Amino acid sequence: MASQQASQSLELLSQRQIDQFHKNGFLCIPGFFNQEETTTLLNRSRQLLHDFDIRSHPLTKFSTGTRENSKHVGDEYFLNSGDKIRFFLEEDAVDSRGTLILPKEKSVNKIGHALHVLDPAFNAATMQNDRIKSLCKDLKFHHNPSVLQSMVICKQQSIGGEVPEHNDSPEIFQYTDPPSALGFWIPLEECTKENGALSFSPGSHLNRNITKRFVRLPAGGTGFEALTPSEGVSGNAEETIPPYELVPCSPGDLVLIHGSVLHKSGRNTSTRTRFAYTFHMIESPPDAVYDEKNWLQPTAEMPFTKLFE
Ligand SMILES: O=C(O)CCC(=O)C(=O)O
Repeated sequence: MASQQASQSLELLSQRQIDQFHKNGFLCIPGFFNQEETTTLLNRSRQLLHDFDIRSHPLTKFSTGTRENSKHVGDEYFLNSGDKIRFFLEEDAVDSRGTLILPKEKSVNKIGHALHVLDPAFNAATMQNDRIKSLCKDLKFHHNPSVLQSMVICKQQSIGGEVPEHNDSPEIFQYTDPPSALGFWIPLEECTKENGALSFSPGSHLNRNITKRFVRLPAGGTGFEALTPSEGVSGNAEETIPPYELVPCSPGDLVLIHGSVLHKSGRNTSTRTRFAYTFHMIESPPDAVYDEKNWLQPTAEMPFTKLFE
């Protein structure tokens, strides 16, 4: 009876979907955004790419530091982008002499990181979206969620770089104590194996040993810092990573991503782009402590943006 009452009070998710999310660490909700909403976000993304001025751009590439002799992106343009809308290029968009090879619209890897505040279309889809609010109430992942950052990931045709295996909470950027990151990932175009759909290691959020985290380095830039066992998120000593599952999806679907689940996406080898809009929520202070070493720090102009205020 109690669980029946709990289910009846759910607005958007079923209890089965909630259980699936907790079991696998991710959940795909088909058609969460309708066609008009999805097209609006896609068109707005293309408009932003058309409008930005490449002549004053520092040609900052989004690098995950996995290629030989490459470092994770960490220049001023990146580090101070938390309260702005900035454009990061694909690694293969610039040649060894620092010249852009392709038109700027086909060169951008991602747009970030304050679309959810500064851009009216993305703000409407995120902060002003009653369905997102209802979903958060159903999921109860956070007590008082803040949207920390937002991005359009363009995954350009032919040169769209791979995103290697990672989780969002400790290894990437959004470390809170206790860990609380939750990703919302919305394909704006069809996502297939060929153009770099996401894949997940289902259940990996439950038993992962965390050994390193991504930080702002004291000497400048960004990099990984080893965690001592007492700082690490608990997991099994003998770690086994469950096999990856590809999650193809369609424009307007919503993929929820637990902050500790392992996921990745392949290079776009197709002739079609794979635009996706994504934003991440954390538990707001004081219910979780936001770590001062995280690369993205709230600013006076843009403090934590709480979903329910
Ligand atoms: O869009 C992608 O290819 C990767 C997205 C991702 O890994 C993330 O949002 O955490």
